[in-house]
Amino acid sequence: MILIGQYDSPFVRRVALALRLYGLPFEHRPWSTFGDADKIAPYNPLRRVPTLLLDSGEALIESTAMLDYLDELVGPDKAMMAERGEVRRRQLRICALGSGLADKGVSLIYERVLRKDQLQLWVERCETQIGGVLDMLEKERAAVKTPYWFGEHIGHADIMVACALRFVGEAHPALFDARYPALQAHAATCEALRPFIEIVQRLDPPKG
Ligand SMILES: N[C@@H](CCC(=O)N[C@@H](CS)C(=O)NCC(=O)O)C(=O)O
Repeated sequence: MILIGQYDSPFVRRVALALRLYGLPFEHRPWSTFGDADKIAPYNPLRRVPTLLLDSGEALIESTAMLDYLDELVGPDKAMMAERGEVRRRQLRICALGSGLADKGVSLIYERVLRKDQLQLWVERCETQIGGVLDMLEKERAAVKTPYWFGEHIGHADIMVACALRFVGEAHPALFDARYPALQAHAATCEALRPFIEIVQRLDPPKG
């Protein structure tokens, strides 16, 4: 498998971390969405990352679809998400809040660096959405007493939230701060794991 995209993307990072935690070998092409868009386009006309090339030549688009494929590959006993039922729905909800948080963090950075005159309406909307998700996740994480969100073992929800927190913390430090101690602790637990230490890249936003 070949994973396209840089690790400063929370979505690329979540897929790379799942590959590493599953012990699945992969090659990495750290192509930039802007600088290397022409290289990405033949595999993904959206010119977005992550893009995951399978050994069959098929290209997967959307990190959730990639994790779905990887879960199938490793089987339900090893998969970092329940196969079905109520627990799966709760896990998907935390993943969606985490990926939505990352989405809004990405939108806001594009607005800040790519536009000469920022649209205040959009900036405020993104900031409100980011704050709302952080408040909700903080409350819910504080109520969880296990090391990870759904028990003793790390799962996709933990990874997505940790990747989103790192991104938002680097891109918008004023938005993720000491108001969120449970999320800070969650991030610290995950970031202390070897795969997180090895698979990381400081944010390098596109230049306007
Ligand atoms: N929902 C997508 C989000 C991917 C995404 O937002 N990628 C960003 C980089 S962090 C990107 O490719 N941006 C360039 C663009 O959207 O044109 C996923 O989960 O894979």
